[in-house]
Amino acid sequence: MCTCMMKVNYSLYLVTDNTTAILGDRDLCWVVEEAVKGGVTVVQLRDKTSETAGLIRIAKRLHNITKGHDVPLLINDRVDVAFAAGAEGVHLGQDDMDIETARKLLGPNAIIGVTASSREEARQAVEGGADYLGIGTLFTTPTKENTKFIIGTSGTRDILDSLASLEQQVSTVCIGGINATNAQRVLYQSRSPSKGLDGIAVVSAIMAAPDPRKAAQDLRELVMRPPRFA
Ligand code: TZP
Ligand code: MG
Repeated sequence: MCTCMMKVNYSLYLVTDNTTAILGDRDLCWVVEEAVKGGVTVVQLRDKTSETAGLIRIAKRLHNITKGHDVPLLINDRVDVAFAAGAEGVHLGQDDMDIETARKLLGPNAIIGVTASSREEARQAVEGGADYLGIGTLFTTPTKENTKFIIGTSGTRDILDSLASLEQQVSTVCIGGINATNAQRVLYQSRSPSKGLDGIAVVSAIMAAPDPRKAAQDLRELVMRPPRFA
């Protein structure tokens, strides 16, 4: 079955990073394949440096890996690359293409996610037809410096709470500084009475791990298990 027709499991969402500080000299595709084998449920290709032809080649290689595991591949920023690689969707920031145009280009079954740092950004994205929100930045992280808003679990909870009054359903993950030590606490403390997160999104906790498969297994187990301190 085509991944795009399936209900998406957002519980462990991996965002890639090709910088030496995170990836070292390892092959991106090897790290992602290990992570997928460990239990990652969504992969987003985030690459701010490769030129278009190279990016399409990487996206196609990653898609060959992810589709074999029924894991959706989403492309950060680049609707054209998602289309060229046959990826399941895109992740759009506030300054990227609007959702309506992206959906026209990619089709009704494409998965479209949007970054939201405030209630207003979340509302606009949901009303515009986003399938999921990437809420953040949760905590300060060396992986993405100079982020505009660090919202913490209280800011995340506030955004989740605001979604209850909207007609449309939306899935949610949060991102920024999440690792095996704080994952359960993040999920627990971000919950509003009406809505909890559907998952966590991580970069370095998996991409920089010496054993990415084990890192993904450990995180997947943590997000599936009820918090121990609850
Ligand atoms: N968007 C907000 S924070 C972030 C992105 C892409 C990076 C998160 O990286 P890490 O290593 O999981 O803290
Ligand atoms: Mg962007």
